[in-house]
Amino acid sequence: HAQLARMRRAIHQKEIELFYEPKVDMRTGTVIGCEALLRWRHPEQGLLSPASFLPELDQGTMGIELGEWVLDQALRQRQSWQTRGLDLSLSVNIAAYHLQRPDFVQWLRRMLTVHPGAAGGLELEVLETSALTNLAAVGRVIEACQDLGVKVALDDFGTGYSSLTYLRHLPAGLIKIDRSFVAGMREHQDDLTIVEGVLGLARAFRRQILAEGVETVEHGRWLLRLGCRFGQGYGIARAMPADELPEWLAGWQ
Ligand code: G
Ligand code: G
Ligand code: MN
Ligand code: NA
Repeated sequence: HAQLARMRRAIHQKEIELFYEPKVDMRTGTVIGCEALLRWRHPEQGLLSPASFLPELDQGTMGIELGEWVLDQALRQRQSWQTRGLDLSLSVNIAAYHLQRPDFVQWLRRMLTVHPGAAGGLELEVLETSALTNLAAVGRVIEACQDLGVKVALDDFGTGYSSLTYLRHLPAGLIKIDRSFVAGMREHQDDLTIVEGVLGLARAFRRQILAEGVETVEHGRWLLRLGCRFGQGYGIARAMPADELPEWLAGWQ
């Protein structure tokens, strides 16, 4: 409970913030959107990655509250950029336990009512590694999101126990191939084989594909040769605070 109280105070005191990592069409250089990533500017411990605090909140009500805060904050940010002439699609990470709550779609619909016009520029990323227990039900939730105009992506694809089952049963429009395979593909034939395999699967199942972990320009070139056009990673840009993004965009174009 101390943990929950601390997190609530962190949100209240604006220690929690979203960073944004650009996603680009590597063929044309066009920025296709940004992924919102949680950060905690901890007064004693410095900038914390969600890997260091999310697991402790997992499954609990605070995890849900934080998830609500994230989507609300991302949609506010999107609108604030829009009023300045920047039309950016945003991807938001959704925890599996949140997606699997019976009221998830209702919640999403309510959020979209609060932020009219947001649906078209929103994508939800579902962690492929997370325990999705009832795939038929999750598939229906994904369809319901898509009916609301919201896109859905399978995140960290290839790292879970049941990637192929997920692909088979979940109608997500986009697959994000995990950065571990992409980062290693130039040195390790096995990683390259996996990248090629996932690209082939994505094509066969008519899903869009985006590579994470584009750590250098050379990674981007390899991916384009392999037929993967969308990417994100340190070779393009690191996740940055919202107020740095307009300047980054101006420099990128
Ligand atoms: O940004 P970083 O690499 O530190 O993120 C670590 C992990 O935390 C990633 O797996 C990412 O998907 C996850 N993550 C980042 N932001 C959010 C968020 O807002 N909600 C959820 N559920 N996970 C997030
Ligand atoms: O699980 P998810 O893909 O949502 O995690 C995103 C995390 O990956 C972010 O914390 C981000 O900082 C990190 N990340 C983004 N691009 C790269 C990259 O090119 N290399 C590495 N090692 N990490 C990256
Ligand atoms: Mn993600
Ligand atoms: Na990922």
